[in-house]
Amino acid sequence: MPPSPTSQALLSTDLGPLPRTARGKVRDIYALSADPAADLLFIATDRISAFDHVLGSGIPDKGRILTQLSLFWFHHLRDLVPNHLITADTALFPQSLRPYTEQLAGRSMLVRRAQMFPVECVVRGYISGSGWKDYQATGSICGIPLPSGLRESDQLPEPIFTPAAKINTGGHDENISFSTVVEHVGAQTAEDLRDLTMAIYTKASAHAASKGLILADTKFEFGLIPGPDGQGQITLADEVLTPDSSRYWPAATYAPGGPQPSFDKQFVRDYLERIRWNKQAPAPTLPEDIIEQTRAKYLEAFTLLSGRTSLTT
Ligand code: PZK
Repeated sequence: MPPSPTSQALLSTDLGPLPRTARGKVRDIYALSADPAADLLFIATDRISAFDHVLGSGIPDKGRILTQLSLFWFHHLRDLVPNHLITADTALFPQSLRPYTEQLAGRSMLVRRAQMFPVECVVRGYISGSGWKDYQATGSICGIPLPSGLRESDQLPEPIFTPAAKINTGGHDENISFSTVVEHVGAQTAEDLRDLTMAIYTKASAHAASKGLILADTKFEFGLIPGPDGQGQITLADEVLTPDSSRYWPAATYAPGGPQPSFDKQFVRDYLERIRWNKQAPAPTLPEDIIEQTRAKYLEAFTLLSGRTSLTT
């Protein structure tokens, strides 16, 4: 039987006259008006990146799946940290967005504008990726000394806060020490960002574990939003705890001593290696079966973590 046709992937957004304030590899942010204080519209497209490139094909519904996973986590964490969400219900969006409902439904969040901190708040419970590279070179990550003899993907003795500085235009973020965070945001804010990051990781990794998933590491972006008293409150922004911002590994097949297969992108990476793409632009398109298998992995992560069986909103 032929596979059922998949819906069209949304690769780019167009909200007419509204100004796009940021375009990431996968997400777009628009301002709701020219007023520099206006609320923002955060849109998750169906674009997918691998080996640092946005691929020529999208994954249908990926943006909806990741948005709804973020919404699940914002709700799950609501007593631990304030977040930037106003609403994801397009019926409650401003009238000016009504013409674009089809592009927005299920994949967008109306959010409050925050004064963002120039720091990626990364937490690692396991040693992988740039953390594993740094450990092999120096025996430490972000200036935190670690026991000798760790293997790739090993669980750390305890989770560690490994902040990174955002590097503009394509470059990888650079791991920085806690004292560098202090230089950027001050000692009290640095401690608050670290403590919040660790508390969120503790709660989220416990939930993931209860669903058979290891949350190996993840990164958060925080900003300041005025609270009821007018004082800036540290607020969780961006998307949260999605497979694009986190490493999830199935606990059942966890095997330290090498890299773990990516929960979501492994079919894509394997395909790109098979066709011997040189990892230079232009990035390839993907065959239908790779797209469909990858879409199924994103849906599986969403279903496992959220307990939902279908997409809504
Ligand atoms: C904001 N980013 C990162 C995400 C991109 C870039 N609530 C907010 N207020 C102010 N700024 C931001 C947010 C949020 N979220 C986040 N850049 C600005 C980012 C997605 C796509 F291009």
